[in-house]
Amino acid sequence: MRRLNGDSADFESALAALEVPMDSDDGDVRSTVADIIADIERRGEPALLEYTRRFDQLDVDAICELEVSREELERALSELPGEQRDALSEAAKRIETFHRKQLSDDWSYDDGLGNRLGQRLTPLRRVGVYVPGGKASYPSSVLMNAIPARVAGVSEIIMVAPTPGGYRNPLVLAAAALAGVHRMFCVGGAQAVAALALGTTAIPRVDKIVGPGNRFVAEAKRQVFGRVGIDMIAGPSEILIIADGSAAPEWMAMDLFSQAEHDESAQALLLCPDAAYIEAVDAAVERLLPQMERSAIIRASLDKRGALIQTRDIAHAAAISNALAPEHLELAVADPEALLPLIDAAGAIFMGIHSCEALGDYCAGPNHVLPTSGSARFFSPLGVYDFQKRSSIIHCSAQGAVPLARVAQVLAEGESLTAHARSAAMRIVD
Ligand code: HSO
Ligand code: ZN
Repeated sequence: MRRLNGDSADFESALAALEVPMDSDDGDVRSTVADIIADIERRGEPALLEYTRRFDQLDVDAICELEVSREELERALSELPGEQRDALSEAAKRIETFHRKQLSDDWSYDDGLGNRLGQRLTPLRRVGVYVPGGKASYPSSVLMNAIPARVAGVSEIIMVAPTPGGYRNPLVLAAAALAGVHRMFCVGGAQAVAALALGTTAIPRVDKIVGPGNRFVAEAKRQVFGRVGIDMIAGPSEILIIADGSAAPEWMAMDLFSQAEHDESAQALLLCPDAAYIEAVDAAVERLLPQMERSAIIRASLDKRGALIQTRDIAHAAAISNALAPEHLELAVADPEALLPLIDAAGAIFMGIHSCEALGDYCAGPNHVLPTSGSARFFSPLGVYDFQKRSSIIHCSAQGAVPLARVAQVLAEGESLTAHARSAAMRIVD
């Protein structure tokens, strides 16, 4: 693998060369998606049917024929091989347990003048979950997107997934049943995002759209943002490992592969102060790579964006990691608790050599929808809070309103807003 030295003069530029821009600045994608959204807005369902015919080779007369009934979802779950059903159920249970901890309470306080101020949380009413088709169609992502919505109390979770040629992935259907998806439609692409954002005869308009997708889906989410909420625009997956040599080099190699196998643009980095250990990880990478089913994707990802980086010490590794703000950060060190205080930006932090990222991807409990491309500097993992909105509560009493009205009146007059001033002044009563 590529070797870099964190102390070399050209380190910053070498690292920058491994970045991918967050925004696909592709004018073609942008205008194609804008046309599709405008067409769905103008013609509604006939347009959606046409795109589904063209892109998914599915010819039906009405979108309601593409709705998967609740019975079909439940049947997919009950017909799953026992081992898969048990694993999916266990994962769903653990994801739910974790996300229940994120539920927070309304609060309020008395200001001592007789007024009560507070904050109230309410769930979003209706949410759309986009599930990609093809090789990036992950049942685990169905759980990760829909379970927090259900825990938040969303009344209607609508899932959309393209089913080219009519093939319905039973694991995806089963995951939808387990996660509590209320309705599912077999549509995909920018047209499905537009349908969710705008509503059509059969597909109800949602308040927020979450879930991963290809360039067209990501661009469509970007374009409908504002009319509806969106979660985040996910870039290629990333893993950054800070290692002190505590783990077998093979473990490190396989952890790097586990992200690299997602995508040729995925990024896998390992930072370590020990040159001999870096050597051993590199040898393990070369030894194990030919055995991997997705070796071509892994190789491409490692060549394009991967690196083994020698650092001065572990604190230096932490500083580099903070600058990158990786999606997944493994602290593969003997004392991860001692290292944790040095970390200030990462989507998910895996503590110690037994906490490999794959466990977090499927079943540890925390969400695997995480900020990428350095956006962990300001974004958080997908969570229950993404499916709730806050309202402020202002409850003034007759006598409590008086001192506030005096303040408001002065400020309103300063802004020359007479109606504000008079509205406040009317509350100044003995
Ligand atoms: N690691 C991916 C999520 C995933 N992994 C789904 C396996 N299945 C998010 O970065
Ligand atoms: Zn993964």
